[in-house]
Amino acid sequence: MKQIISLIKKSKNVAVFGHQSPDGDCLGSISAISFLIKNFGINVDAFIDDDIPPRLTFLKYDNINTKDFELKNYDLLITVDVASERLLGRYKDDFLNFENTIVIDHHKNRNLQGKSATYVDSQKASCSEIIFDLLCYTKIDITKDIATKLYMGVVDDTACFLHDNTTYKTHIAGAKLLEKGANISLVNYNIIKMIPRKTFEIRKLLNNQIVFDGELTYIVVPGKFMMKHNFTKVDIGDYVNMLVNLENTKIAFTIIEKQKNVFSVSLRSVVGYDVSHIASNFGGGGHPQASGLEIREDFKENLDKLIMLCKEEIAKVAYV
Ligand SMILES: [Mn+2]
Repeated sequence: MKQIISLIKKSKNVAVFGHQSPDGDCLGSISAISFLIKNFGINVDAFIDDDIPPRLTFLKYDNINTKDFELKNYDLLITVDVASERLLGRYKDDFLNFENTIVIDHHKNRNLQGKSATYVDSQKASCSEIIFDLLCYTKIDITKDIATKLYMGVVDDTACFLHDNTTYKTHIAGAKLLEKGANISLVNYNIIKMIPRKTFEIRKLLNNQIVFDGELTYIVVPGKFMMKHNFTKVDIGDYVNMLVNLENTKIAFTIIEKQKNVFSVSLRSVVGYDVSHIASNFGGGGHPQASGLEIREDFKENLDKLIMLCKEEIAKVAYV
């Protein structure tokens, strides 16, 4: 932490990066580290090669943009919550080629390193907890807005302390953020409780397309289907979490055709089954219970391979 702070203080213009398909943890981490950097009187901009999903727009993020990034404007690049270089999207090459980079993350299976510093704590349920530690370390005064955003990060990555990545330290971080004035009703309502009407209508359509294959449950959503019913990948990002909770399901995945012949796969498993190594098999990554990957070619072959790997994992004796 000392090294990260000193690297930040030595710089004049910092660019912070989050991952594609940004979640609450990504936005919470970006907002809080940007707040810290700004507080040192250093210029900071943040970049995500994706849109902010509507479900997260109940908060305002002033410094996050998707506009063209000019490498020459910055002397330090930092990623937060990014497990895989692929998730940097169009910023990937610039980040990998730059000399002064810091990586801060909490994923177990990951393939991104910082050249100046890499801070990975896979015991943390969210990256927001790491950034919160960093803020506490500098003894900076945390605003209610930043406490709320960090709390959102914790809540989104743990499904409000429900997932098995939750530890007593997660609860302590949550309690401290509450003490700092985090608006927990606002976060809990928007992240956990509220179901957008559109999401509800789309779920009704998708429910008829689910494939039940033993203890594997999945769905393939073609681009044409989404176009016909007027929805996009962003509208159904959460659907896989419902699939994995269907009775007798051990592993679930959704395959969404996000562009023509580009398929985004989200994998989930119940405790005892690990989908992260299945994702790494395809160049993806994530956590044992939640991982992601992309299929860009040979769709049929890769789908068969994915189904086979999931069934192999299900056939193993559960590890708990
Ligand atoms: Mn995260």
